[in-house]
Amino acid sequence: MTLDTLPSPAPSAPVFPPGFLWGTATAAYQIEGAAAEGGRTPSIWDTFSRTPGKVRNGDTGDIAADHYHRFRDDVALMADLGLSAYRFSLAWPRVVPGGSGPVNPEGLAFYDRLVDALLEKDITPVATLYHWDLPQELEDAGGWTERATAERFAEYAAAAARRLGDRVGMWTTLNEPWCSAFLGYGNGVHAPGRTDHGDALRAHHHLMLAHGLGTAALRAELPAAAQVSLVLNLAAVRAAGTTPADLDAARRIDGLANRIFLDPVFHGRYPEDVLADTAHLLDWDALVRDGDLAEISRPLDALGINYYTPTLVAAAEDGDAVRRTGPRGDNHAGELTPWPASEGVRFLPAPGTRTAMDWPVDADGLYEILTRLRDELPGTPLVVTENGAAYDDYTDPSGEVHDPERVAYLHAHLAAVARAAADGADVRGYFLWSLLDNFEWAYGYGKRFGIVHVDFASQRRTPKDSARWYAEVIRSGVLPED
Ligand code: GCO
Repeated sequence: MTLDTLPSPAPSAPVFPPGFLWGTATAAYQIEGAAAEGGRTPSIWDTFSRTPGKVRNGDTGDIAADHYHRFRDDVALMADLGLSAYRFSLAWPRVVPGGSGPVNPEGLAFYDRLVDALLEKDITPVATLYHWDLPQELEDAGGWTERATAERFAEYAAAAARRLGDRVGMWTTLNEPWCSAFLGYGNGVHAPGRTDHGDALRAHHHLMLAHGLGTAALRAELPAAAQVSLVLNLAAVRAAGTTPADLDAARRIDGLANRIFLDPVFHGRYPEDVLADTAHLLDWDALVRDGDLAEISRPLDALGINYYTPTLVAAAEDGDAVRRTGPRGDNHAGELTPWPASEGVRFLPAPGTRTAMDWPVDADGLYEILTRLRDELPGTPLVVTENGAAYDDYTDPSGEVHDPERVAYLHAHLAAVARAAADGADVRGYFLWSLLDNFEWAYGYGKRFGIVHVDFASQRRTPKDSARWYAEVIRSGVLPED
């Protein structure tokens, strides 16, 4: 299939390859609820959200969007939108309560029902194994700073594949290991809330190892045609200035956001500059054992990219009470940064309008990442596995939600995807974040990313204008004029 076999649309209308996957993405802890039902045991997010001050308003995922009970209605919503795929995550503590030992048949049965409901509607299920809800017992035993957690993950992956592998053909091991490691163990704004940059890097390596061992476990259980991938929130890092110090700040953050993942997974090595930058924080030689990088660099069938906003950096100026992190770090001047060894870096607010997360809107960053991967990873299919925006949606008296800003955001970013595809990036699909308003981690329910509004008191679902807009793009296969 090549782009020149596409129908001849209006010259200005961006187009997408035939067979392009049109989906939405969600995650177990953010939408399922039923936190203590069906044999599920607590995850680090159950613990973290119950810790005073960690999540706004003291919100938890106990009920969330009640997807555990309402999944059939939600699948019907997806079918109404014309989705061809749905990216969801399995809750590890539902499938393997306590994180190790016997599999929970009732937990797997929920995913059986969900997958069968999707297939009945001709919606391709895309399963993520780890979207941050580590079973608490494994954190009590050291969590991702312990190597054994990677081994438990591989056992969980095998159990899930044994049960669902006959119907689920697209799997992702981890979602955004950068967040798990650096927000979870670096500056603690995510569960488990630990704040040690050496631990964050140890967690990083064990997450990478979990990805490799998990990939092997999936391959051992799945049919040969099954696809295994990893999802990364790669950053479009830009230097705000041209001094050597500004350019080095961009190099440093590009290393910690991008190359510390891409190099081990696709090249079987850690980037030398990152090892040098962080050598004072941990003993890499003690951490990385013989054979680890061979495990981590097992071949993949695709790479998932989550993109929201660019990252603008410059050299820190002495005495600056500077914004100590990028927009995804969710913290501000003077607070602890998630970025190890970033003392010399200042994060700047990139230009552009802002979403409700205070994230600058700049779709060129997505184009930059897709075309960078086109050049650096030729032959690796790419999937935009998350893209979307939170806005302070208003439900009008007639119960409708008009969200023109979100439509504009989606239009700009889908145009960037089409442009990258037209320029040779092998983009196979787009998963909009998110189907439903949901639990936005440390922000609780205060940030609405859904194209379907959720009234959390009544659990009523209301498709927003952006849902109808997205459905029309899927139906026609082209982007309407601006
Ligand atoms: C992420 C996670 C999602 C978030 C979404 C908005 O990318 O951080 O995968 O769970 O909710 O990205 O922040």
